Amino acid sequence: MELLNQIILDETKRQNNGLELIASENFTSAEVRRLCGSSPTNKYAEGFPGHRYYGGCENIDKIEQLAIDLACQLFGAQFANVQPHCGSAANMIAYAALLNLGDTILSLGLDEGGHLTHGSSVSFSGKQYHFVHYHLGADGRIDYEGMAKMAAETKPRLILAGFSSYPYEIDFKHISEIAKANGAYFMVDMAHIAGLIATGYHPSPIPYADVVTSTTHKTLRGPRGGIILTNSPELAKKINSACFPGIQGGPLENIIAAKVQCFYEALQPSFKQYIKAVVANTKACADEFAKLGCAVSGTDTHLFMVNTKKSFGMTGVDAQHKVEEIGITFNKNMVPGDTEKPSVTSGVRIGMAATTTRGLTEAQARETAWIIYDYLGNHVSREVASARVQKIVATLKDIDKL
Ligand code: DSN
Repeated sequence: MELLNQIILDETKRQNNGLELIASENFTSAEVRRLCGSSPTNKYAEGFPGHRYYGGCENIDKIEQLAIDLACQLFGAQFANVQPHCGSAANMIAYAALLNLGDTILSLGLDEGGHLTHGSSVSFSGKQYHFVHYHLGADGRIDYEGMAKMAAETKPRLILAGFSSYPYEIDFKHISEIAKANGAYFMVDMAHIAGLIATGYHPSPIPYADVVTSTTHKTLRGPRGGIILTNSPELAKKINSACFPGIQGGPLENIIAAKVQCFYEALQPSFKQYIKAVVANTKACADEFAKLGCAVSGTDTHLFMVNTKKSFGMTGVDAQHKVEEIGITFNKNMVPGDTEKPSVTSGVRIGMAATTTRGLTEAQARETAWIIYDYLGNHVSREVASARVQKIVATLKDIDKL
């Protein structure tokens, strides 16, 4: 369809012509994109390899088993379910496998770095389970002591770690000890940092957590989708039946084929080099903001937070819209202690995974901070800032050639 093709071309052009700093996005390889559009999209395969409700699944079984085996190899887990359509579905399935409706979950709230599915009242999670939230300390890091106190007071059935906008390393061992001391399950949502965990740039939760959920499209750089990992045979069975027939229907086997390619790529030495560069670029960019006097978090990962109200006297949503004028995309995000609504926010989240895939250098990561600072601070015109963005973009790889 001509109209649709034109829109897709426009979107490809937008992605190629800008600096993509949304921390949850990335650019997939041509092979991942080819597999997303491959023939398994035509196939119904409710069930799991070897146990399907439809005939003709012999090739589908091989694809899904490959995905399971490579996911287990990549993360050092015993069991994997590769069917969740997205990260929210993975979390919904994991909760259903472990809990009864109304059970108490101890998690970090959306305003301090958690995700919608970590208990927000507008998400299924907040409607179906009883959430209590632990908090960050004054230094912006998880208050583990406070978490332990709250766990003893509230006796949650599950403690959840893993966040959407938390820039520091997470002490999974410590949290697992708090969970154990209180008879709670320990679940980790590693969606943001899966690529770092796969390559050893962040400690792995697998030895400590009962269940680990993830998406495959953030730092892991695969197709949009989810996975669930565990080392417990008993929980693996519960996860599978919570997935199908509990919550999902037919798995997206074309996307599962693309997950195979994603796991294969993440097992290559070049992926480790890529993640090393992501972490270095993120540190460089955050460091430059700090040198410029901005209210910026530190970072141990692929992302950091800038308090735009304190730095530029503008809300997160206004900062997001303003940088779009010069070809930069990042997203508004609540920052610790935020008094603005989630649709407004006092800050933004900046991530370097996507631009690093296109070859951004550390010097360019620093220049990116300068461009944002100069434009949000009204030190340069739109034309000047756009030209500086385009000077960087001209050196980056075309997204169709990755
Ligand atoms: N929406 C994703 C993010 O931006 O972090 C999480 O689902």
